[in-house]
Amino acid sequence: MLHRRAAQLQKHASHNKLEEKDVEKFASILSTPETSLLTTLKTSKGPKPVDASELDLFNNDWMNKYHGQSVCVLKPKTTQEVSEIMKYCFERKLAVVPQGGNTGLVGGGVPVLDEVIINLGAMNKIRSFNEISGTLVCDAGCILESLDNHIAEKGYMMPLDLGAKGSCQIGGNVATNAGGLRFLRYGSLHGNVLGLEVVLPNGTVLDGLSTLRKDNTGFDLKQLFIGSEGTIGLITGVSIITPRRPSAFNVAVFAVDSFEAVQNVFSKVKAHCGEILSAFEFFDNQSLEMVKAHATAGVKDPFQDKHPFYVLIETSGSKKEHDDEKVNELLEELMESSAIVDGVLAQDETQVQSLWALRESIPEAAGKLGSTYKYDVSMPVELMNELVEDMRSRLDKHGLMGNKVKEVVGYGHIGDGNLHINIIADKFDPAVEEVIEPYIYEWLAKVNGSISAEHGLGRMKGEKIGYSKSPASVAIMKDIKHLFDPENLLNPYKYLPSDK
Ligand code: FAD
Ligand code: 2HG
Ligand code: ZN
Repeated sequence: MLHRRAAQLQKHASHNKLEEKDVEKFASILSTPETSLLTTLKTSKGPKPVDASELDLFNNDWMNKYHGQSVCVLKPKTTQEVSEIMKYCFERKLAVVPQGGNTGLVGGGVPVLDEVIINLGAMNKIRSFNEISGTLVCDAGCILESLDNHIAEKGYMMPLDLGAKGSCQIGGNVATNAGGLRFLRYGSLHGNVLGLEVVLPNGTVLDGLSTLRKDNTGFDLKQLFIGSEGTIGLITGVSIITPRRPSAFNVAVFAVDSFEAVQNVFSKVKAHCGEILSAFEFFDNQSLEMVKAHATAGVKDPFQDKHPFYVLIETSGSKKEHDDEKVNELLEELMESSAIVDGVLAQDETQVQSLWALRESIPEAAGKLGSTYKYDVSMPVELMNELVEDMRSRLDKHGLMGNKVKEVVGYGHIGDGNLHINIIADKFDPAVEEVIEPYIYEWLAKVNGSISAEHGLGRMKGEKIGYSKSPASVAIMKDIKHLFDPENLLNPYKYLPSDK
């Protein structure tokens, strides 16, 4: 369906189609065109054309839901190269998609039509790390996990962590304002990012790679790029403050018998361990069953019986005895008050990893089960499970549950008020989609929720932003987009509603 829609979508009248001369120009800008330029176009001076299948990785997203038709992928190695490419694309009116690790979940990192893909993966150098302040400055294409490993040796950690850490890039994280598993403790990238280097659509390099914590001189321009999803500039460098790496971790998973109990446990966990709490996640029984059946990593259910909901808590601090004492007090309180039905506390690093795998493997398991409609929403916590149940019964009433729809699972960063609903279908199917949407967006608008808590808008939700933002706000966003990108060359057809 989306494939068909994309094909019907008209290319902007002012945008040009890529030609042989454009590829040759790109080849002249890139220092290593033979490895940094992939194209199916035949040129006399450019590199040898590749088979279209070699571009599949770049044209299709992680969910295999969104499909582009780009014939050219560029992998620049320096900010200067990105700048020259953008300057040329601006003059030639060639549309461009910035791409990081291509792990985004709203179709933002793949082309809609034939946009040129600029993949930042070859910009992967650490520029500096200050061991006193914990300030890291690096290229945007650095993989999140590699950065974390690098600074771990110096006693620091990245302030964000997500299931896609092995592939996602810090530039992509900033561009999507990714939340993740430790948001509860370290907060948003809006607070942790100290500076950015950005190439604007006309090729201008905005050098804002500050390492200052405090700087109140004028508008804080970097904030505009955090969460802008590649629509107003290409992030080439990131300066970020990193916290000390805690030396003591505790991870526990509790089984509870109702969604009210999940909230009750959250309140007790905060009361007992508030200052050392670094994650509070939840998942329902359907999520766990799906993970057991479909996740690759040998995930083991630590419980003998099934329970409706599970919560995972992580504490982290610098003094093990202190944290252990607090966690033990919490466990006593949870058991004595019957807030939990069962629980398991990791005894070593292997158990820490296997408890985290129960939660982190959910997206992967959903992908194995089928084609997943993903909704990433925020709303008052007490309403979350109501939405999941409501969706199950709606799909059931329409005769889809157990038929075209295989499963509906609810999980997420409940400590941040962020729910993920995954609706797993046998294939992406308009008959399923029209039962879910716009119903789910209307539901969220009624409770003043957000239709995107952390994954962003991308291709999926650009037209839906009005469910969460007022017309006045959307109008200002469009003005900002126009200011930076008057020709609408950067990541077109996404993020904001099209002008009708
Ligand atoms: P891409 O997918 O390549 O791109 C994402 C968007 O950013 C696109 O619009 C793209 O155009 C733009 N972009 C990328 N790089 C740049 C750049 N250098 N300059 C300008 N624009 C750029 N998200 C969360 O918030 N929390 C989670 O817990 C979480 N868990 C995930 C778990 C899994 C298994 C997966 C697959 C995804 C998860 N995500 C999560 C989604 C999340 O958005 C991405 O994983 C990550 O932030 C995107 O980084 P990326 O490098 O892959 O970007
Ligand atoms: C997570 O929290 C990610 O695991 C992915 O944000 C959620 O796949 C999803 O819907
Ligand atoms: Zn998430």
